[in-house]
Amino acid sequence: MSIVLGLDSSTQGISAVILNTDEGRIVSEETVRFGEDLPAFGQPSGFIPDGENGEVHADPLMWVEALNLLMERLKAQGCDLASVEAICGSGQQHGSVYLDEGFRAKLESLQAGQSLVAQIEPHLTRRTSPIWMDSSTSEECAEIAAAVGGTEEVCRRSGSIAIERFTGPQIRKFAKEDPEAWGRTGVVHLVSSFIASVMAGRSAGIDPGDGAGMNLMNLADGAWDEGLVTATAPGLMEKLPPLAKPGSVIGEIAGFFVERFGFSTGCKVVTFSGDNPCSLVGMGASSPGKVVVSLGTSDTLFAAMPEPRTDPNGYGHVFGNPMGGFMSLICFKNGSLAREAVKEEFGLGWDAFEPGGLAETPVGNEGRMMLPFFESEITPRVDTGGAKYAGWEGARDAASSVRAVLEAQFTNMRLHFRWLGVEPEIILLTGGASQNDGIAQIVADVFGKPVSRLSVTGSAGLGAAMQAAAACGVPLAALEEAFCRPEEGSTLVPSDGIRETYDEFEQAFAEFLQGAQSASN
Ligand code: XUL
Repeated sequence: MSIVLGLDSSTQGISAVILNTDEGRIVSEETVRFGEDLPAFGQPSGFIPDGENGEVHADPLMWVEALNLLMERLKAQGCDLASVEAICGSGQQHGSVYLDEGFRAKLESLQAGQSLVAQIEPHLTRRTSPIWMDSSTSEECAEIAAAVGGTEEVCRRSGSIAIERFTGPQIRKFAKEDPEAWGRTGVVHLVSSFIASVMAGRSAGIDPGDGAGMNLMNLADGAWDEGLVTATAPGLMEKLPPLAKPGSVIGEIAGFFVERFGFSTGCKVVTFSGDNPCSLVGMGASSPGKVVVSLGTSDTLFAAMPEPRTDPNGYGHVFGNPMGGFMSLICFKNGSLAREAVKEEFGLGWDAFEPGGLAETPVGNEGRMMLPFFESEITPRVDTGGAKYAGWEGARDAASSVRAVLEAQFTNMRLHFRWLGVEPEIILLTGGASQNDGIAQIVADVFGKPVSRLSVTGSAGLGAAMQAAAACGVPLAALEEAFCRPEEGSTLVPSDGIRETYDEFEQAFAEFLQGAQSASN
């Protein structure tokens, strides 16, 4: 029997999912929410409120306290933690934890009779951790880029241009602002490798999935990039954990968890990864051929890639794939934001986005087009000062505006995912709006690929648990069959006779977009 535990240390809380892989079912789930469950930390949304100049930090001790509480709750639920064979975890990407030289020794001698927080606290050299929402490091991004020969060079090496929230620029800011504390820092962990270290009772390595979100790892050779590391902060190479093989076993669980919560001594702790790489696994999309489109406040597109290609425009990111190879992550900021803006403008319900509503207008919208960037967009990086329209004679009506926002969003996605060099067999659609058949049909039609719906909640924790199971020898195919099956009857195929219309539409849209980009630069 294989019982495995997946952890997900995310922005707002930490959760656990326990799988029985023989029976193909989830045995237990539990979540600790930082705001609700740990109000004493004063971080209702998982970070310290009112950060200035774009700073968004969280308290790493809150994560530790939450981990302890999560285990207490699993035990109180009556979970048989002694039967857990392996543990893996996911962490919000890019966040960093700064610890002194003594941290390693402390991990190896954690006392079950003392609180975890009290034992770890003295080893923090930076009291707070910058997280992925932080945008305070534009200066450091520019400095790192200049030192290695430009931001395209940072992208060529690391898979992303220098980005404010990425760990390297964050490390540089700390080293500049507090050189004394930087000097005392012995190791910089990511959220994922920090929690893994606590669980394993030894300083863990960083996997290439999460490591690629630092602007420090060379994608092509999977090692820390000497030029980027040197450009980031003095002495950084010695303070970085080693890069670990994805899925490798760090060691057995720390005695602390055995004594306190009843885990077995032989329980393996498997190298943790970032939440996006773990979600790729949890969606059943870690083998090339499936592209996941998640429709949320922002829309994201991610897919496994066999080759370490980078986005020539520098909009998308490339991370390691925990199951081997690479993955892309492309974020489209104007997701449901834009769909809702059109809905509100005409006082519509979501039924206007269903097939019945969309039937009022033809595929391609007779050339009526929209640039759906109500707010400044990331992919492509453009600020059009609100949505832009073309092709309407006279006033815009509701039905053609609904079609316009959807055709524009998915055509924009199709234009900006080509650099991946992946020809998807299927698109897995997830997130709130994915249940809408009209929206899903336009995705199928624009991409010319079948679309299946996946209603996976907690895909990052599930993906982590699947990695733990894979490390115990359970085949990935069996795990995907049991835990990541698309919803029954949810597949839509592309409509007949529309390919030419959408190919022409794409060309016209690209020209419209290019004009707006030149105007905004
Ligand atoms: C990815 C990113 C976010 C965080 C959220 O680059 O910043 O998706 O990983 O936890």
